Amino acid sequence: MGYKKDMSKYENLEGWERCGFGEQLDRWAEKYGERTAVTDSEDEISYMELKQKADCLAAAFLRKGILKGDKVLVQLPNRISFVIVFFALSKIGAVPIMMLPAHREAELEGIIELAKPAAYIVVEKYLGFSYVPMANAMKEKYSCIRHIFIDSESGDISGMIAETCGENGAFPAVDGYETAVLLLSGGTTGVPKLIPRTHTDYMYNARMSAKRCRLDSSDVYLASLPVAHNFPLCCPGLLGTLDVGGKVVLASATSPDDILDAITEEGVTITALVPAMVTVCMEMLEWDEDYDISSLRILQVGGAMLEDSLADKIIEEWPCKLMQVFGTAEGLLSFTSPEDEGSLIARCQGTPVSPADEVKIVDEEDKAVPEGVFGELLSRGPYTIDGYYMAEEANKKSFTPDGFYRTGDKAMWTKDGRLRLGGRIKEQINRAGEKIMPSEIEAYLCRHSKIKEAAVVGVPDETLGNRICAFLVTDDEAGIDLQEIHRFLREIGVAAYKMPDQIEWVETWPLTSVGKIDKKALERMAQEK
Ligand code: J2J
Repeated sequence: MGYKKDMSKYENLEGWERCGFGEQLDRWAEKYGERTAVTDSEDEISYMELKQKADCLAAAFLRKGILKGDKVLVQLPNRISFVIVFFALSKIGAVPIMMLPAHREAELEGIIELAKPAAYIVVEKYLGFSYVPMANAMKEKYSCIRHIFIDSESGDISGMIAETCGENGAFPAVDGYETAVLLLSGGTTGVPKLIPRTHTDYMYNARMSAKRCRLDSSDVYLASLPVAHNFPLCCPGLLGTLDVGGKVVLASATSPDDILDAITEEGVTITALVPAMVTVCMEMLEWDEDYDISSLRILQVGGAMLEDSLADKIIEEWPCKLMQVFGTAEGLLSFTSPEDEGSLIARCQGTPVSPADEVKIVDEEDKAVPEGVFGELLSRGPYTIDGYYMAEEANKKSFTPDGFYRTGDKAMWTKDGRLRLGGRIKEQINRAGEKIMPSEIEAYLCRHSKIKEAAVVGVPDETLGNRICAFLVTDDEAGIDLQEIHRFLREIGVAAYKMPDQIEWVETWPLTSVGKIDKKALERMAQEK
């Protein structure tokens, strides 16, 4: 066992509250009543209705035998049922695992083996994909999954809500220091890692983010990214907006036209995008004059390196404040402030959102580096985890003995006392904000009968940030092209965002002085092609 965080140390922080999300929702319903809490492309729901439906669904879950502490896979897109499910599970102390709609069998299997979920809540169909056969196959293969609940117009979730309505069951007591949610870590090394966030630390995360955004009940927050991601869920996102009594709009397809339509129609005041999406939105704004984004007050951009030139362009062309966001699902958040000068906002990722955040930037020997020098960013604090879920080995690598999380990111302190990120230290591909470990893709590729060896690298790419290039050693190139690789990966159930964008062949690997595959050399080769 490594370092264990002492939660009592944080009890005096403003915004820190030992309370579950279920109880939070009850208070919001009381305070904000008939105000609209959430809208999606089909419906809207008030705070009071949200509470009532979450109560009904929570009672139904209990009746079906979902117990406090049970893990539940949740794979729902941006729709109101996601929000009801989240709070219903919170109310009975069951723990949602935040799968993305893009995930397929390969990702699910790793997570199921690790967390042994008791149930799987899945959308029936989304963006042309039918999830039910996949869910059934998982239930067949893993006996831990006792229930599948399908979310569709006439599916299990709405049926369960209707069935138990009006019943006022007693729910198990939930302590704020218990795990509220398991987030997915992008930094998986083949073996997936889950991030346990407690009710209290996650609410605090949302509140500190909302405070930095000066969020209040007049704000309309648009979830432009899949809401199972930490960024739109809690930074301040869905949860931070509900806490202040604002309105959350869920962009259902999370595509640029969907986002621009929603901003235009709903009077959105704040949204969060990754840099690759900003670029596409800007292009669309250029040739379609019907969009109106004048209601925006803040555009949060984070998840991947924002080029200085794009930051300048946003500041020049968008009618709102740019807020640079450095975030991690493991905890640490650092944002610029709405009051900062544009010239400052364009060149840094601001300051940590909590006064109790401890941040260090260190060299290879874990010694602090001076201002203006890049090192690895480490963090510890009220809402940063002290370990991944059931991952003793990984925790030894990802945390220092005194409990600092090693982000694997290169950062420095600027002369104005702000953080500036400078790319990754650890191997990780950031493709349009989605994090991908090369070793995971390499393992999938090696399952192909014709591939003997594979090395995957991220190659700088103007629109994606990184594109994925796979170098292959094969006996025979015949029959393997990018299309075949995609077909194969789809067949074994790999999420679409992990598909290589480029493949190259090698006969021998370029090696480093210590005899490892020289990935920097591969990156250069991929760039030259
Ligand atoms: C460079 N790299 C960044 C930035 C994240 C808000 C925003 C993003 C995430 C997120 C999040 C970056 N510049 N501005 O959870 O709440 C890269 C770093 C980091 C990793 C974390 C949030 N902002 N990154 O992206 O857990 O490499 O969280 O370690 O998915 O994204 O990825 P993730």
